[in-house]
Amino acid sequence: MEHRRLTGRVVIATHNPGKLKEMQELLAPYGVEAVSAGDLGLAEPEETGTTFSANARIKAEAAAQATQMPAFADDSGLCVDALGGQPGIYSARWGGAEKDFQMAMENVQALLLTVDALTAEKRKAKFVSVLCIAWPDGHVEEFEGVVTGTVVWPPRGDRGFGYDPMFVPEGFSRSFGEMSAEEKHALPPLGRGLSHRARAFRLLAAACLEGGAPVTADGQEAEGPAV
Ligand code: ITT
Repeated sequence: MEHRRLTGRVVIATHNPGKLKEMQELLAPYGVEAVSAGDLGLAEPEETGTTFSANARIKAEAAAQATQMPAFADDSGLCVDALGGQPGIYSARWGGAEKDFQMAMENVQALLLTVDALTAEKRKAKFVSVLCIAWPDGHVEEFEGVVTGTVVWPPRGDRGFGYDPMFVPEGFSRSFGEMSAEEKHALPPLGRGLSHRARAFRLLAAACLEGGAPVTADGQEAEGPAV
């Protein structure tokens, strides 16, 4: 499939301030002018999909139609193996109307205790992000990124947002809540594009942004010249 290049202005179709900051930081080096759904007063569409992909599309398409500009959305979540992939696409809802992620993390931990998941081996998890850009004419581009790790208790660190303090990515001893923004999601040369969102974004940048370096599906730099 031909990818479409993103030029000019884009709406960042999220109402989550933590995500908005990361999405702005990811876009910043590419010279794309970004406005947020909040700044434009856009309504939050109902996420009726049953997959990350479906919900990312719902958000991007709703914002593209409402603004007649290309719109960039993320649907993401924490999937814990021992909980059958929960909270998964319902990760935001586990925070309740108050968006209380201390409570959501406590609920993850409480459920893990009911299945005796005490060792790192039994506490494997992954963060998933599907990034979608939708254009007003109906064209859509979609990219998925995953980072595997373990969920720890008690939560560690107060950086990031959502479930960051309870997630330790594979190969690291510190949680996302203990990492700087650069460590969690900056792309090379500043960082190594560690997070699920950064991994999805590297694929998006390679396909849709000017100056995006070619990458393989696991987020690694592709060898050889760009084709
Ligand atoms: P929008 O739909 O407006 O973008 P949202 O928070 O409702 O905001 P999602 O439906 O995609 O977005 O829910 C994703 C939830 O998963 C989010 O609220 C966090 O709790 C969690 N999550 C996703 N990415 C995360 C990250 O990088 N660090 C910590 N938690 C994350």
